[in-house]
Amino acid sequence: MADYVKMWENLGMDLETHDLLCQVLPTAVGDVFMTQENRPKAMDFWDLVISEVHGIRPAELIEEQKKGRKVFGTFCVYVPDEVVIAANGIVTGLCGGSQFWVPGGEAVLPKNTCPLIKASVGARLGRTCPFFRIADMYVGETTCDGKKKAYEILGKDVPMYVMDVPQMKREKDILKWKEEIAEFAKKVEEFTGNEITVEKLADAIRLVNEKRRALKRVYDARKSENVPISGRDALLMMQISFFDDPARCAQMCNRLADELEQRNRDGVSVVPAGTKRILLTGTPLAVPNWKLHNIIETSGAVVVCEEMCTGTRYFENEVDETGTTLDEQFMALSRRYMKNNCACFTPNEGRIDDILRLAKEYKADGVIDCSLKFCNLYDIEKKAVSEALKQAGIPVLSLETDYEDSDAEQLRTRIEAFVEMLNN
Ligand code: BJ8
Repeated sequence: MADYVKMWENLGMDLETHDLLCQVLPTAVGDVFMTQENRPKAMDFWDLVISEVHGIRPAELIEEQKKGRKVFGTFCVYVPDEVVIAANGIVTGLCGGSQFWVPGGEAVLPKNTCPLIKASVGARLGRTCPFFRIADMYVGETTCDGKKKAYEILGKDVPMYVMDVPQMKREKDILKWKEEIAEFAKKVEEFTGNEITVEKLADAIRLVNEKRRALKRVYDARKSENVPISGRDALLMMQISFFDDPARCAQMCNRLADELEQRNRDGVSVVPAGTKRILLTGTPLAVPNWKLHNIIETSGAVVVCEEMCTGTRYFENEVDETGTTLDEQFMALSRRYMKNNCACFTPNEGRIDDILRLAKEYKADGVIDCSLKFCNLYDIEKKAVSEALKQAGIPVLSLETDYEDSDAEQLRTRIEAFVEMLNN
């Protein structure tokens, strides 16, 4: 690993504690990814990125900041990257996916808060994640109650802007979200000192659409009877896409898609024929949360699709590129982002339609619906999801977990039993 100690020191990080994190990550990467056979060659890019996850991209971001660019840290797929990019800003995802950060979050939040929130707050306050140190501004959103309250805490430590996400999807809500995007654009202009013009926003819309199309190509390759890539590798690619430069992300994903499409033509599969195909749905899996994929794929099944924000919700639906005024473009952004089906909306039947559609498209033998502990929204939706799947004749397993390893064996027992049932 290159020497990034000086950079981390300059970022005001707690080097001693950060060292402990750096010690556990390589083992986790080795156990989850390097034990797999016949991985696509193009995964070498993501292997490199994850091996220096706190080095390569943070160093790039700092270089861009030196040129006067601002970095915006986000926590949710409702925040429109296009607006930031149009003002020559950079977006980086910030959701925490490691148990390492949870105790730091629990110092200021109730224990019965979802681990994603606790880890995000712990990563910031514990000063052990360079991305949380680098971001010039955090952009939150009013999705779930836990996040809303966490933003108040983070806002004391770093400039914070919160977007008010509607809770319903009527036409007036779509209009309201358009207004919210327009106001965010003003804030971004003010913060970066750069004007957002129709041309710049059009370029940004095209760029992010291109990234979406590239991610979709990788996912489309997973629809094949053949399984050209493991769920673990696809998840890693997806997780890193929240941090990477969008043009490079598109380029690397297209390179991977080329290889997967060739594998499908050649009949190259990463699992034996007949391995049961799982569609995973639920709360997002922030890096380095690979727990569930790892358990499923070492229990005789393979994950072929994630109906999650770290999955199809991130790239499905493109933004209409034909807008000729900022107003039309903001409306196009609103329409696209409001098609996303998060459990924070009511009603949220769209998510069930998506799960049923995706299960068919990806030829899933079964669905695992898993939410993070203390996420009421997704937990409550489990009943409706499971009823709809049962009605459609698709086997479903509902689970709940957190970032700790203590329930891993219990999860494995339930997942193995589910896979055995699918095999019979
Ligand atoms: S669009 S899923 S990224 S809000 S898991 S923090 S909901 S208590 S992450 Fe999310 Fe946006 Fe929705 Fe996606 Fe709260 Fe639930 Fe935790 Fe969650």
